[in-house]
Amino acid sequence: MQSRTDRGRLITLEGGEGAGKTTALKSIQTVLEEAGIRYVLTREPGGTAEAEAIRDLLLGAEHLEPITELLLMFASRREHINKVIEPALAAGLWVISDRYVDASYAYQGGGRGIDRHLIEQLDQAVVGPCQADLTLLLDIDPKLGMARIRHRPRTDRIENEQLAFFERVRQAYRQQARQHPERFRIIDASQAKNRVRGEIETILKDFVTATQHQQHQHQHESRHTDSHQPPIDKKPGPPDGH
Ligand code: Z5A
Repeated sequence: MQSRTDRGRLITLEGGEGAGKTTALKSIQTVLEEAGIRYVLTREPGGTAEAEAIRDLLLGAEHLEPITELLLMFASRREHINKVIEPALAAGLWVISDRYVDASYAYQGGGRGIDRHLIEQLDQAVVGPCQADLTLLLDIDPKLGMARIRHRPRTDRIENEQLAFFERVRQAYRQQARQHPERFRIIDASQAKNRVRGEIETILKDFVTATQHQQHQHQHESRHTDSHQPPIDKKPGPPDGH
């Protein structure tokens, strides 16, 4: 069976509108490339042909019931995990996903007000053990975030929501971060681009170093254990007293 350390790592990027995910993605890629780590860059909703078709429906529909929106997010996520994320991690590649399951807690839970327990059940059934190893949350006051994207010629169905919706999204993201401090890192996305970039690079470099350290330690321990195994052709003798 594949050991936990041979697998790749799943890094997810989250944040509200105008938080600067595009710039952040570039910083993450730069650090991984400098460290010689092979990775797959993907996004949610989307990441496979079928999941991208669901994305078009999600963002382009005139109206969707909140529960329909939630179920479609998880339907596209299942395709994504099964066809892209799991195979890549199993092959030892790292995966960077522009949004993942925390976005469902934030937008459908916080924003739309869907009961958190239902989202937790879907999370367990659909995502299960395929949870992120590191989640970067670009935290920003929605007023500032929305001002940054005001010039965009076209906005999608979710982007057209009101400020109060995005305030709730922000609070729900922060709640996720409090519940999972082991994998969340919060970055103040209201800072200048170069400051945000610097923070992301530091977090990523620390994470890469810690992961490589774990892998070396694991290799060392397996070598050590192997050297204590009896040679294959020499069966261990009967237990004492026989
Ligand atoms: N969604 C959901 O509801 N539930 C789920 O489970 C999932 C998703 C997975 C699509 O996501 C929608 O799906 C999203 C959540 C929902 N809905 N909304 N709204 P998306 O990730 O594809 O869409 P997005 O949120 O609109 O992301 P984006 O546009 O790609 O990223 P961004 O962070 O908002 O934008 P940006 O292009 O990186 O930056 C915006 C502008 O700010 C740009 O002009 C930058 O130059 C500028 N910027 C960036 N950083 C700075 C700093 N530091 N200072 C000044 N200006 C800056």
